[in-house]
Amino acid sequence: MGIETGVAWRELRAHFEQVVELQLTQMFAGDPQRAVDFSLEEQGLFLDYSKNRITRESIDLLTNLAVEAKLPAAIKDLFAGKKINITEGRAALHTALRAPKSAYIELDGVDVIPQVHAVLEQMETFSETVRSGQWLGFSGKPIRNVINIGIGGSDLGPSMAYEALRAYSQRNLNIQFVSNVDASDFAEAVQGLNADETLFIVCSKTFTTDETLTNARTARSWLLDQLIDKKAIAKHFVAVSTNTEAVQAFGIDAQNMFGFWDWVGGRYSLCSSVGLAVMVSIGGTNFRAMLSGFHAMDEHFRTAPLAQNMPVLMALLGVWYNNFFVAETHAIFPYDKYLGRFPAYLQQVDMESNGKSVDKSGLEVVVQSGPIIWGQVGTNGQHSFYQLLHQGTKLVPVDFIGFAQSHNPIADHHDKLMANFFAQTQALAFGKSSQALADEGVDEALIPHRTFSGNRPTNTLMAEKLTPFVLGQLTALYEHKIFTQGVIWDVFSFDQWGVELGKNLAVEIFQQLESSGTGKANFDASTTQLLNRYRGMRKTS
Ligand code: G6Q
Repeated sequence: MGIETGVAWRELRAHFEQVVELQLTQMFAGDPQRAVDFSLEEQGLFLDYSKNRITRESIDLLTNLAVEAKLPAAIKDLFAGKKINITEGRAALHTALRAPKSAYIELDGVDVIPQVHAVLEQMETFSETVRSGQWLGFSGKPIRNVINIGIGGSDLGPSMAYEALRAYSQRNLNIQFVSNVDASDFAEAVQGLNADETLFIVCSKTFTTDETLTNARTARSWLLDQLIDKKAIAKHFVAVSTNTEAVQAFGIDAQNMFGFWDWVGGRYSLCSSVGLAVMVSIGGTNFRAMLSGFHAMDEHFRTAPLAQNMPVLMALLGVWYNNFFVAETHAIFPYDKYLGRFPAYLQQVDMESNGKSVDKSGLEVVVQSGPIIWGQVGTNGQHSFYQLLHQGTKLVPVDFIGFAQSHNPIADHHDKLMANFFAQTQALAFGKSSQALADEGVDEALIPHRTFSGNRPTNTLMAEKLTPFVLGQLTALYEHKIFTQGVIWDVFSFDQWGVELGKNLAVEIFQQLESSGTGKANFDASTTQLLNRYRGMRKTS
C-alpha cells in the first residue's frame, strides 16, 4: 500500500482540481501578503517560493503528506546513522562528515567523529604542504598541477565545488579533473604539463572502477615516461579511497592515502577526503567554511518544523509538480558562472538517488518517482531553450539561484545579470496577455504568437554572495530535498543498482573486441552488427 492510498494523497488530489485552474496573477493580486508568507530565510539563504501554483492549503496538505510518509522519523534515522541503505546494508551518514569536532555520532558502537576529524586534519596538512610549495616532486620542483582522477561521485562533487569556489582558489595551482575513459580527457588535461610538477589524486571509493584505474595507469605511464624512476610515484600520486590494499597494489604508499568509509555514498562524498582537490585549491579554512554551511543546513533540516523547513518545502513542491501536475522534469538555473557545474552535479545526486521504479518492499511504484533534472547557467539559457519554458506545451518547474554580490564586480555586469534573473521568474509567472498586446497595438495576427500564458512555477534562491559557506548550504539543501522526496516516494535513495547492467555488458563487449572476434559472446543482432562495423572501421583507420 503506497502513499497514494493515504488520506493526504486523496486530499491533495481533490485540492489539485481546484488549484490547477488558479492563475498566479490572480493569486498575487488577491493577497498582498503572498510574497512574504511564502518565503523563508535560513542563515542568509533566502527562498521565495511564492511564484508556485499553491495556496496556503496546499502547504498544509503537502506537509500532511510528509507526516503520513513518516518523514520526521526518517530524518531521525538518517542523522542517527541507522542502516537505511538497506540493499547495501549501510548507513548514509554523510551528515557526520560536516559535524563539529564536539559532536558524538555513533555507528556500530563507535563514535565516528574522531576519525572524520583525523582525516580532515591529514587533508589540511597535505593541502598546506602542496599550496606552500613545500611538497616537492621527484626532481625537487614544487607542484604546479593537481589532477583529480575519478568518476561519478568521485568527480562531480569536487569538480563542481572547485568551479564554484574558483574565486577562493590559489591561482598558481592548475587544478584539473579527469573522469572519462575516453583518452582525450586525459590527453587534454596533461597537454603541455611537466610530469615533475604534476600531482595526481586518484580518487575512488572502491579503487576498482575501470575508468578511474585505466586513467590512473595511463597517468602512471605518462609520468614514468618522463621521470623514468618508479620511486617518482610516491611524490606524484596520492589516493582517496576506502580500499587500502588496492591503493598499495597500485603502487601508492598507504601514507599518501586519505581514507573514508563505506557509510559515505559516492554522490554524497564531497565533504569527505573526496573533496581533497577542492581543499588543495581553496585551503583548509575555506573548506571548513564550506563544511559549516553544510552543517548549518543539516541542523535546519533536522530541527525546523516541516512547514518552515527549506529542503522539505522544496521537496514537497517538487512532489506537487511531479505527481499532480505530471511535470516530467525539473530545471535548475544558477545565475552565476561559478555554479556552471551545479546542475550536472545535482543530476547525479537526484537522478541516481530517486530514479527508481520499485518501492522499498520491492513492488513496482504506483506513482511517479524522481524527475529528470537538467539546467544551465543564466543568462545563456535565455538565448536558447527558455523559449519552450515560456511558450511550449510542457510544464517545467524551475529553481533560479542568484547572488546579490559578484566576485567580479566589473562595470554594470552584475545588475544586468540580476535584472535578467528577476525578469525571467516574473515573465514565467505572470506572462503577457493578449489584451495587453492588443492595448499596445500589436497586429492581431501576431497576438497569439506573442502571448505568454504565464502561470509557470519557479523557486528563487538568493544569498549575498557565493561563499564556501553558502555553497555548503545550497548543496546540503538539495541533498535533503532529494532525501525527503525519496521518503515520500518510498524508494531507496542511497543505492544505484541501475548502473550495474551496462557496466557488466561493457566488460563482455570489451573482451570480445580485444579477442579479435574469436570470443563466443552471443549478442543481439543489432549489437553484433554494430560491433562488426566498428571492427571494420577500426581496421581501416
Ligand atoms: C555514486 C555512485 C558512483 C560512484 C562512481 C565511482 O553514488 O556510487 O557515481 O561514485 O562509480 O566509484 P568509485 O569512487 O568507487 O570509483
